[in-house]
Amino acid sequence: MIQGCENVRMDPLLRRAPRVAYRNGGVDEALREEGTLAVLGFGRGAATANDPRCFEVALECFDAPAPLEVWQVDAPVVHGAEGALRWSAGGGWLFVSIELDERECGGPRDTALRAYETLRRFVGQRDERHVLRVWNYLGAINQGDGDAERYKLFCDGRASGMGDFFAEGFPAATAIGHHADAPCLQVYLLACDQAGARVENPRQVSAWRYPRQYGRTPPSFARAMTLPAQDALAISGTAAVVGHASAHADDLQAQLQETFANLETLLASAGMAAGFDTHSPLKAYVRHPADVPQVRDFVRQHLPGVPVLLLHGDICRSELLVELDGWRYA
Ligand code: 3EB
Repeated sequence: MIQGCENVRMDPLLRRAPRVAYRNGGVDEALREEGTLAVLGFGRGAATANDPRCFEVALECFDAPAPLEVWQVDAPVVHGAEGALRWSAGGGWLFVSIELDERECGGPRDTALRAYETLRRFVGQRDERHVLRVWNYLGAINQGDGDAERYKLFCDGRASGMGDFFAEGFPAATAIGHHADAPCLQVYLLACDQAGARVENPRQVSAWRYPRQYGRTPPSFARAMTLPAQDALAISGTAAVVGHASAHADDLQAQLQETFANLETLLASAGMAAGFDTHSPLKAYVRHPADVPQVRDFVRQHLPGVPVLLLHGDICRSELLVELDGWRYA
């Protein structure tokens, strides 16, 4: 069990969690540092380099200039590319990203299928085959009705592309809608040569058990993942979902409060001390730019000093206005 920093007895054989942080420096400087596994930029024209460790997330940041997100491990990093897939690895950790254009893959379902097949094939032949955390960003996520909503088609394709690779349990994940011009699916992930421990939220029905009303294929993700050394928790996209239902449709303040309650419950469920701190980078995905001041106020009050990146993103249920994800270190 994780019981706060002082009490963590780290097994030296277990992989220390990558350090994830936002910073305002340059890309080249971050890439020159030994141990840099990934450098994420946000929004159109984000500063990135033609290096497989770099990835330009198709979500606009509400802060200018948008910071970089840098992942660092305790070992030298090697990297490469294979077709659309880009990867970097070091110290038992693996970062993989893929971006596919739906116009070349045939819609959201087949694009997700192709992305996950490609990722699964690549990861499956690596030592770092334990996929702990995945991020998914796709355009017009709420377009289409009923089972034809694009998020639901994405869920169908994702599950098909995963095959039985996650038979023992799904990774922690986020799926958010972007507003980029091109209909691209972006997927990136963190994997390790050691397994993590999946965490569910007792206030919520596990996503893979959602009833039929949410689509043919329930979403394939765990609510959170404790990393191998139990020194960090990777927190999936968390919104105002209670049981399986969306709570407080179209009420931003109540959704923020419910989301916060879900995050606190998740920490307790992972056996972690309550609260977030200055080393816990989070993201808040906000559907309506006009809601940003209210989200900022909430964050300032309830998450003082916590680095929270505010991004323009659509949540996968149209009545949900905000979602948070991120990291908590023990
Ligand atoms: C929810 O609780 C909100 O499809 O990968 C959150 C995190 C959500 C991940 C996914 C979806 C996903 O169901 C939506």
